[in-house]
Amino acid sequence: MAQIIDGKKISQQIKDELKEKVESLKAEGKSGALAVIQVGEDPASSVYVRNKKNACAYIGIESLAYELPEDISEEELLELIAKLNGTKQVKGILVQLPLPKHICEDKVIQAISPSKDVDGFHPQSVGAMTIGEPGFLSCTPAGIIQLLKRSGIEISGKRCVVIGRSNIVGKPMALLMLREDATVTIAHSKTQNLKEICKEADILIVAIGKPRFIGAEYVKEGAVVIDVGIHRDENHKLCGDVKFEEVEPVAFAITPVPGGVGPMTIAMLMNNCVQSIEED
Ligand code: BQF
Repeated sequence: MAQIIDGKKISQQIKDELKEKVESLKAEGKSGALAVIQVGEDPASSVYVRNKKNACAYIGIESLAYELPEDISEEELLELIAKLNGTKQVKGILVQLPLPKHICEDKVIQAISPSKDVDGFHPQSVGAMTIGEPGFLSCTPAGIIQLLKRSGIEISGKRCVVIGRSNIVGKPMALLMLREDATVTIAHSKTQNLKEICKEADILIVAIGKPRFIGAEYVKEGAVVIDVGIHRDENHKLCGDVKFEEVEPVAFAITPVPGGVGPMTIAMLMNNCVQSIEED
């Protein structure tokens, strides 16, 4: 029986720590709000935005919701960001991704002041993370590091394979594991011998974006398996990139979907918001 890494429980602990921190910051006269911008009404995005607003309410910071129509121009969105950059009480700005095709995500991300970039997506935040300077860390990779550490899983010296090379998960994940002294391989859709490479991993982090893609044949006996995927299957049930039932018996520890990485992403977003209020 593998250890099931309980992301829901660990994220709750982190949010409770942050709730206390927010209280003591308030006593020092420090507070602030998170601006959450959603363009259009994609149902999955609406769920994620709701999770973020609820987490803000829980730890005691204000959230300001901007629900913009699908057909808003890039220019208008950039204007809103410019206004929020200049609003003192707003300590974090989050633009829910993906954006409609007529809006350039990179341009929008770059418009956010790095001092309010609580998603950690701005090139300045990415650069700072890469060279180990202080700055906002990308929430999902930072959440996975916390999951491993708080589950007592050693990272230093371990062989880690990250499947996926997105700017949001794969690339920053690999860099954070490297910072923790893991030996890191990044695999992706063009990787040859994917199975053989994955079988070498002590820690396998799966962010391929294909439902139930990774079976037991990809996993070394006793490995730690982190599933970043989130999909709805034929029966409308949530599932990850990993065949949980099949992989669990061979793994030492594994994250479930839901209740694994997802809640940690939200907790680390809250951590970044608190950091931003503290720094002010
Ligand atoms: C859970 C996200 C893909 C693309 C854009 C808790 C979340 C998800 C699952 C959540 C995600 C995924 C978020 C669970 C935010 C994580 O209990 O398992 C929380 O809200 N997430 C996002 O904002 O954008 C995404 C995945």
